[in-house]
Amino acid sequence: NTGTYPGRKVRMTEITAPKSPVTAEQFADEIREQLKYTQNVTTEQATPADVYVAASKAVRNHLADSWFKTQADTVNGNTKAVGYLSAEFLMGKQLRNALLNAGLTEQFDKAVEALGFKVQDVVDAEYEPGLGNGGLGRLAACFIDSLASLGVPAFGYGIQYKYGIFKQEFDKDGKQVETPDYWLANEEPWGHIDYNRDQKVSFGGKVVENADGTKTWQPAWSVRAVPVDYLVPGYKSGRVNTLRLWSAKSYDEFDLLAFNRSEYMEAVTPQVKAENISKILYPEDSTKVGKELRLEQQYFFVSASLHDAIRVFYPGQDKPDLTTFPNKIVFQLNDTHPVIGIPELMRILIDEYGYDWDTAWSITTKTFNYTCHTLLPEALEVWPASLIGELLPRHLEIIEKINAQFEDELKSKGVDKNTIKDMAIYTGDAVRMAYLATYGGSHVNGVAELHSQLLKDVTLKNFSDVYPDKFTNVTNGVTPRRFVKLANPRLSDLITEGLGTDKWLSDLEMLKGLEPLAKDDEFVKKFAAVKKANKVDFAAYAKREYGFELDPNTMFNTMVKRLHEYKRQSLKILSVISTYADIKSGKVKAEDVTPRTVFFGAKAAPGYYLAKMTIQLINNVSRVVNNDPDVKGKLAVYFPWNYNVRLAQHLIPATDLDEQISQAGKEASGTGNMKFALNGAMTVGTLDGANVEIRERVGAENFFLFGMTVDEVEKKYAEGYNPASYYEADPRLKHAIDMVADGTFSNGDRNAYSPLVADWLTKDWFMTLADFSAYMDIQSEIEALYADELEWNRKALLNVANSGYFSSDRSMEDYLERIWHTAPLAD
Ligand code: GL2
Repeated sequence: NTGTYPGRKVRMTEITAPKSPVTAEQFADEIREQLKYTQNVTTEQATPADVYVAASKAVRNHLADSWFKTQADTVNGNTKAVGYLSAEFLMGKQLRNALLNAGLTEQFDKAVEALGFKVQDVVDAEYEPGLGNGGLGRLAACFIDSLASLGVPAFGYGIQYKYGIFKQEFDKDGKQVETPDYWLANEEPWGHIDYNRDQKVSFGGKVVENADGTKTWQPAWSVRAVPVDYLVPGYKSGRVNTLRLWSAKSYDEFDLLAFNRSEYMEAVTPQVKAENISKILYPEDSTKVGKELRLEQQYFFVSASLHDAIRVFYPGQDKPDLTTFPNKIVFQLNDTHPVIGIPELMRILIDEYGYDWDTAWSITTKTFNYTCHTLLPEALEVWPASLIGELLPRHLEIIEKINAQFEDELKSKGVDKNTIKDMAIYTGDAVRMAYLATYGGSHVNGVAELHSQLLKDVTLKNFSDVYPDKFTNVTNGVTPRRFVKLANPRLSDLITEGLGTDKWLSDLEMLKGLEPLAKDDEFVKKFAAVKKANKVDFAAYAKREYGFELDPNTMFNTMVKRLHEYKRQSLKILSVISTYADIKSGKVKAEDVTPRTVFFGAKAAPGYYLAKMTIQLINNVSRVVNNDPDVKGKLAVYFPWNYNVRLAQHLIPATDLDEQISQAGKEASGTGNMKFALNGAMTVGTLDGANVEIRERVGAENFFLFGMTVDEVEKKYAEGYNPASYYEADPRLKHAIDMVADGTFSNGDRNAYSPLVADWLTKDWFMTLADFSAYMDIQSEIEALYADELEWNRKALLNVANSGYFSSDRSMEDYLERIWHTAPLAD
């Protein structure tokens, strides 16, 4: 048995009641103590960064007893735990969240001041870990927050990448430049590295058949997976779960013989090879990558996690009864990235614990469930069989056998030959991970109603025909603790005032109680004042961080998300160009213009050519517009670089109008849309992803809908889409594209954007041009409403009141009921 430690007890034995919260004076003493004994600096010598580390360790200490108790109850209780397997956890900064959940926010603020520091400086010293690309990774972070807050025993399992998502900068031409994000450059107080609970993960080699017919995998090389544990404190639940991120280390740190031959580089080669596995987060988002290292990463964290769960739930047992495994823990596969876990659990059960195939299959299928997060066919992972064969030869055999069994099952169900071929998990050349996940787990879910429907009707249609009961929906959600309470304290206070309680933070549907207050002009004015104050705050933040001069008296109009063609940042920038042209030419009278500040935030995958060109275009539109005296005070465009969770927490509460304008049928859910609605922004959006459900709940009259539906999009593809005809038909569109082509935004260089322009006019796969007119038309409606401040804010308040459904607590309850069939721990 690789890497587990028979006979060793799990450490979670000490059960004590959580420490009672302390006074500010006591907390200041705790920080002093940390400064002295762990930072080894005097309070006088300390920098804000020292105080940040010391305070973080002090908060962590307050959570320790609840953490031990939760671990003990998780192992000893009868409640099945959840294992959330995810290649990404985009956690955001930890300190404020930990303080909130430990009940120490006020004590911290006072203590820091008493120590002679500015709270802002101390909080700013925390560096945000970027261990995710976007929505999928942030969703995982919201989910583990909610599980802890609900008191459900859960482990997040992932990778502690040394380098997170790249840092984005812009060069003088407005092009994106990626620089490495070495987030561990300074002391990181949250992760506890636990060398004593490591796991061995092996690769390569060959499979030999034994005399008794069993198989033995003889791997060629192994790495040491060392867990780094992060506390996941629940909000007012008294529970603290664990996020366990694996870090890869070498077993052969150093080749002394090579070193003695003066081959210094060679001496560390094995170490470099091993540590490469957890070196870097892949910066692709919803696109296919065929990197060997990526498969190594996936297998690395999944294998370590499965072995870890066996260690945790069967402490010290040499021959555990793993038929009870699915009663101990249920694993959620966050997209296809961890799907290699299915053959890995089969291998563990058969090769390491001696179970027969059928027993192993029964355990495995009960253990896993799969969430699909995409509708883009190219984002469903497919691995070359040759690669799996080289890296994981035993797993390839198991996958082949799973596929053979699957074909037999389909035959017995009367599925025809061609369909069986279409459904193959293993094609002979390749392994389709989404199909393996669908067959190998109990449930498959999409992440919004529309998405789940399209999965059944299109993407996984054959599977839903044969296994209709496997398919379900769980609409995404976001944590109100981080994205309302921490991000928007003013709104939180107003909500609490309006409802007469702060219980809404753990029961977000209570926001419905604000609905009657939308009729109360005085309350609506207070709500408007909150937004205004947030805009003033954001202007100060943007000045400090980016040097921008913002006018908080303009409409703040925001589009933040990864840069992807299907999300259609192009549509937004073309509309901005068109508005710019109209104001400049005097076509729109100065007094009729609604002054706007447009914000973009987006990273493009480093190899995504058109996405990067779109970034360059936006930056140059910004340069031209912001320097043109003709539109001053009417229109401004800003692109704060390096969009991340921190920036989201500042910008979302300050936004009046949010853009969710993807082509219908492409955005699986979106979660930014939920954050904006909860923070009182109005949305302009298409009928895509969770927009559909947001609109249903907040009311069609409180949502700016435009554009083609999924059916209309499909019809247009079928008829043959000709983008140039839209260019010819709408003079506003023609003019905007012509300005991009004629060098207006490239100092006269007509070639700068020609690939982008050519794509728009000849391909335009996501039909930006076809939706342009509808998009421009809805803007007039938006501006008319915005002119009536009271009505605008009334509607925005109704968005808040009706967005309670989009709490990730509700998502978790849906998973518990529909998929995991487990519950919170008993007290
Ligand atoms: C995504 C989807 O694109 C997005 O619509 C969804 O909200 C999130 C979370 O379910 O998942 N899929 C994906 O691969 N990424 C996403 O953000 N990166």
